[in-house]
Amino acid sequence: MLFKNLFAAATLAATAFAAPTEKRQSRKLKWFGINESGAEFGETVIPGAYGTQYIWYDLKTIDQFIAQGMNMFRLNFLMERLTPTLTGSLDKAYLGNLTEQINYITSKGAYAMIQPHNYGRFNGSIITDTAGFKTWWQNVAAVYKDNDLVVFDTNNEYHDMDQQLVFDLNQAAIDGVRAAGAVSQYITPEGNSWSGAWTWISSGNGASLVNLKDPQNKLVYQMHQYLDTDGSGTHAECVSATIFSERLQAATKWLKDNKKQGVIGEFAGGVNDQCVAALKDGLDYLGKNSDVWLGGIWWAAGPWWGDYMYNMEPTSGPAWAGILPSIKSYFL
Ligand SMILES: *[C@@H]1O[C@H](CO)[C@@H](O)[C@H](O)[C@H]1NC(C)=O
Ligand SMILES: *[C@@H]1O[C@H](CO)[C@@H](O)[C@H](O)[C@H]1NC(C)=O
Ligand SMILES: CC(=O)N[C@H]1CO[C@H](CO)[C@@H](O)[C@@H]1O
Repeated sequence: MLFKNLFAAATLAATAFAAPTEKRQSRKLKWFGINESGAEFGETVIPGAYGTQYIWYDLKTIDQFIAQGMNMFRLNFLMERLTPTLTGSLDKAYLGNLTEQINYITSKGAYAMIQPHNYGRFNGSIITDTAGFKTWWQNVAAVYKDNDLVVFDTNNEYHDMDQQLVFDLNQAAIDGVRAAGAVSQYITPEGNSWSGAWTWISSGNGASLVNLKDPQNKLVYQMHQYLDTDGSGTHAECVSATIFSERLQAATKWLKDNKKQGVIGEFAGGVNDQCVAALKDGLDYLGKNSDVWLGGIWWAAGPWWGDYMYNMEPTSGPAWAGILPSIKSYFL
């Protein structure tokens, strides 16, 4: 039952960790974060089994990241595992795991970003039911409405979709979150074309999404930026030592011209000198433009990434030792 589950979860959240507050410390950028990835794995098997198709995040690694200065965790999961149908009730176990992660993170004064890793799709099809999408967000946001450190990410990387539909889905998500009574939290819309920063203007995202309306005025536009030739984040090599800052320039101008704020919700490069130089240059650029950029969130960590080139899982992921020590001073 929808209302029963929502009520139980909300009660649990409220009693376990009442009103988490931000841990204040001096920072060059508001958010220094990591993508936690694994609960969206095995997407061809729905719902799939915990520990077989997918995995939640090791809470002790959260402490290890916080000890490095991180304060933002972008939590990847699948919509279909949370609600078997778009407007259906929330699955108790999957919601329980998501809530456990969120409560743990926010009890430490860090931010937790709720991020359906769905690319604007549900059960294999592009979501066209904007009213249903609003209901989905209203149901999910109701659970977390009293936790100020939750950030709502409308959806991961819309792509190959009608631009007006991407606008409408983002607006529906904003309306659903606010209708749930979640009025204090940030919402982060994403764009079409995989939400790339480098294509934010050329893709048409800028012209369209500038018109999103939030009555609370707490939108943070989320863009992703990889540093390989095609910007896909599938190569260890970076194009040049300045490619990150170059790929951010047009989007930065758009944010400033339109008095908006943004976050780089995914970025990464391989463990090599050119990528480290490019990362430093790009993060320095973000810091110099911290009037519009709130921060950056590394792709990725999680228990199942193994020797994946961008894996920052403590302490075995190649990027934990190979990247993190070189970049953290750009955030702190
Ligand atoms: C998912 O899609 C398949 C066909 O692609 C359909 O048979 C099934 O009913 C759908 N499930 C839901 C919950 O909508
Ligand atoms: C997490 O999911 C597992 C498997 O579905 C379930 O047994 C467990 O109770 C869930 N944890 C919480 C805190 O809800
Ligand atoms: C660039 C990158 O690592 N993308 C990954 C995003 O997440 C999906 C699902 O977890 C992966 O399949 C991609 O490789």
